[in-house]
Amino acid sequence: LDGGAAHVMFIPSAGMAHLVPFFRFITALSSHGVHCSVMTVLPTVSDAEADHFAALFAAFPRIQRVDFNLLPLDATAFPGTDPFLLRWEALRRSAHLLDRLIAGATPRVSAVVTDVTLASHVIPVTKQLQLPCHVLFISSATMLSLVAYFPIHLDKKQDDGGAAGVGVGDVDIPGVRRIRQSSLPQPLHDLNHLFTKQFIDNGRALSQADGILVNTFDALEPMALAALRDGKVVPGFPPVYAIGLLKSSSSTSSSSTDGAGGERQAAAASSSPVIAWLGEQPERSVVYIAFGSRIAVSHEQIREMGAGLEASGCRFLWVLKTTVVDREDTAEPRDVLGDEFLERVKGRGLVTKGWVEQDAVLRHAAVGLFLSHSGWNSVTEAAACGVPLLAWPRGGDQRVNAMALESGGVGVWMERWSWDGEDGVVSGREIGEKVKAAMADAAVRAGAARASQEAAKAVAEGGTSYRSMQEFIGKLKA
Ligand code: BUP
Repeated sequence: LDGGAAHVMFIPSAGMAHLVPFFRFITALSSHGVHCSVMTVLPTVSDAEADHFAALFAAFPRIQRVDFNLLPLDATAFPGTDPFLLRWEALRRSAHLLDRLIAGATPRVSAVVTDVTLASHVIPVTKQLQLPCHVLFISSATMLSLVAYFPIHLDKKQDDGGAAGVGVGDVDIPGVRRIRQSSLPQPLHDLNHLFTKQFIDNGRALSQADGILVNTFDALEPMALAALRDGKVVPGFPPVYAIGLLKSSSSTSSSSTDGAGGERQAAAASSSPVIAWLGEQPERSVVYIAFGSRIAVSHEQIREMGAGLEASGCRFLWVLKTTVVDREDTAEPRDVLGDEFLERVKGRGLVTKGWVEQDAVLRHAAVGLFLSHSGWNSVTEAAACGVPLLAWPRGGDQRVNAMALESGGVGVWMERWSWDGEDGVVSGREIGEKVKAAMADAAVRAGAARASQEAAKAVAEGGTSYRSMQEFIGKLKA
């Protein structure tokens, strides 16, 4: 594909789940000759984000950094609000400053790609500059259909005279599926929540975009993609480009293809102790457990998980997080699990904290199952490698993603498992039994292998995602 003389300005949002797909898409476009610039806000909310910005600009000197200085936001006006949500609000309120930065960039910017959390404020700026604006949607197509349809759902409820007092209710997305109220992102239950206000604003703004890019592929979410494209979800919706699965910018050509058709590495050339440990484990013998950067697991639930993993008899690699990514994690695994536990599982279980190169872990041939919160990047990374997921979603878009991954055949959603604070802890016995069963389940394994083969086909020359990318790049050049 040839990007010609196009210059795309990217406006990412905050949070690793937002930056990861942006950086993957930016490096993909850049490799096709598109000139890419990235609006960069420093300091970031978390250290992980700052490290990733630095790594992007160091590894790809052709990618241009444009500093974006935000107007100060009085955080005391939003007591108790999640720091990422506050950053999104600050970005939105500073969006009018983007016009000078975009207009002043050289070579002349020919298109803008923004994060969905900023859509309602960035699209008007691009309209004034008479530039096309695309949205890179960072979650599943099923979640995209919810964001797009949610304002219509509320309007309908109001027309029916229902809204007040009865809650948001189940959301029946035409042509896609019914999302039960309990599976919606939690803040949507409160129409006055800052998250909900942004969600509705951005959902309405999507129709004004010139196109929406999604890190998925047709065979993974056929219903949601067809309904969005046919205008069943929102009449006259812009074109939806399924361009996944996007490759990690650090994926190397040394990746080999295993029998399952997935992109696995027998022995990753990495000095990381985690990868080295995986290198000593038999093929597909390890359960990888990680719940993303935004879930702090209670000590009680951690101890139950430990008991369950021990009882399962399986090997495991467990990334333990007792605090969320924007706070320092001071607890050591032994403080929570005890030395005796670590001694008992020594050799077959590795418990680690802090950042791990998850994509490299999932590409490792030793990994056979991923117990995950089903953040969409995690889902796509597992799907690309043919590693089945046992989805234990918590908040945000995770339950909707869990539905999508289950119907796409990439894994199983443990719908009955909730997190502490909701219905108490999930017992070690139940976790152990399920993990053991999933590791031995040939159908689950075959489903994930199929998804990985479909994923490879989609991005190969002539595949659905390849053609979407071609179409998008063609539009940039037009
Ligand atoms: Br934590 C962590 N290593 O240790 P999701 C994350 N990642 O490589 P999230 C690592 O960050 P939300 C780590 O591979 C994925 O690409 C991971 O995105 C990578 O979930 C990304 O999976 C995380 O979409 O966000 O960050 O928990 O809760 O908003 O889904």
